[in-house]
Amino acid sequence: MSSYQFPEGFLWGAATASYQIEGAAEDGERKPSVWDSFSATPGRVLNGDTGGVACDHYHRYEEDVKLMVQLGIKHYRFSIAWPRIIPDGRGAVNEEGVDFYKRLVDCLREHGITPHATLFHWDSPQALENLYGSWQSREMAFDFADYVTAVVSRLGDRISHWMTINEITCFTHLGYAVDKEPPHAPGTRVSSLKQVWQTSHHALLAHGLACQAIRTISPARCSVALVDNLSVTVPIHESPVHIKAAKKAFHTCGENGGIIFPALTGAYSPALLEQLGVNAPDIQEGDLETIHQPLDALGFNIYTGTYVRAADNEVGYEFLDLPKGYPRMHMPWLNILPESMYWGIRHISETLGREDLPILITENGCASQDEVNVKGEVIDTDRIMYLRQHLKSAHRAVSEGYPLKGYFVWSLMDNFEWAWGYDRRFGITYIDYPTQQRIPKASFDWYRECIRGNRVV
Ligand code: GCO
Repeated sequence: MSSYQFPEGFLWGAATASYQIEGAAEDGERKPSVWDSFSATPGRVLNGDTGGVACDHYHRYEEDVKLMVQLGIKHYRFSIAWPRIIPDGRGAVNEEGVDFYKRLVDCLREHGITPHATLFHWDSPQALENLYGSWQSREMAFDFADYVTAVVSRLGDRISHWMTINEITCFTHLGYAVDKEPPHAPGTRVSSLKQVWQTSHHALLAHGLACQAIRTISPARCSVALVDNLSVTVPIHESPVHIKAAKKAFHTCGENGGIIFPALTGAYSPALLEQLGVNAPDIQEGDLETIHQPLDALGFNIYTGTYVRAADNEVGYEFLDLPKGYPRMHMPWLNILPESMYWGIRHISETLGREDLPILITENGCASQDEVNVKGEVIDTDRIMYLRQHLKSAHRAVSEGYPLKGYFVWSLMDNFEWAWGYDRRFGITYIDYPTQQRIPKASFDWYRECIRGNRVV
């Protein structure tokens, strides 16, 4: 394909998440999530920001759908808030909460936009943290499956693209080993690494049970995906010896060996289990079969990567620290490494052996120090540079035959960036929070042109 042209039918979208944009934290009978409690805890979130109002999307969703029409996307990824649907975490369903998502989804479909619903994007009910410590307990997996059943039975006539869980590592390993930066909710320190790995095991179980619930309950044929931010190892250069090293290192990079491996292959990586030893999670009979559900796609969130080279040591590879001046976007971890897009897609096919599995980029984007100029514009050429390089890397994967089927930019609009609050802007639309005015940035116009031409411009 010439001039970075994508194939006919390539999906172009944008992504958001409930706690990051909805606001209306107490509207419609919603009860607190762990993120309401976490952000209300002094010192946990920069500037004491909370998702109480956010982008007020709960009330402004029609305006935001019009923004999506202006952008030209035909696909929109959002998340459904468990505390709106079952405010106590288990038990009674709150139909008023369901009705918000019915309004949103009907508005999307009226405007020719396909909804892609993430069922869990970190805002779990505080009630379950109080009851049994959320993901520390195996019960969370079963309560999650009940919540998914409640959602799909009420919205399955309107939504046929489901994503079970977003980025397991972020609400388990970041949420329970609170020595990690930035801290994530619930911010509970557990007493052993084994217990941390047990939380992600319970989340995997929740994913598997949710897949089964969706397929049982959905009134129509639907697609089911997991969304993961697998840690991508990138060869320092593409010679066979370094490629081999990058593939071997993939098993023990981040939490890959204990999250994407069981989800996509049905087994924890042996290399990780060897590393963990007594800290490996307890795995009950049948767990891995429940976890390893057939999927229609993998949602792949990609922002950066880790360089690896071959090494004459016990494991045959080494992770490389970045030089002091390595270029990054406006987050300490957002090192600019566009090859991570290509190598992440390639690892899914080759290192995980899932060349059969369609891939959607469900998040890719960056924070920039966006400013509104005297003309009222945000000329974020740095974000355009970042996105353009990553889309070119995605195009390389497609041109080499890897099964990449679509791309959702993170994010449609600036939003609550977790422990960084509103200080970090990831949107292609600028949000002026005091007035809630939406200002499409230069990257919005650039992305619209990519979508219009189905290519990287
Ligand atoms: C994630 C989350 C998003 C973040 C985005 C920027 O992938 O971490 O899904 O909610 O806001 O990635 O950090």
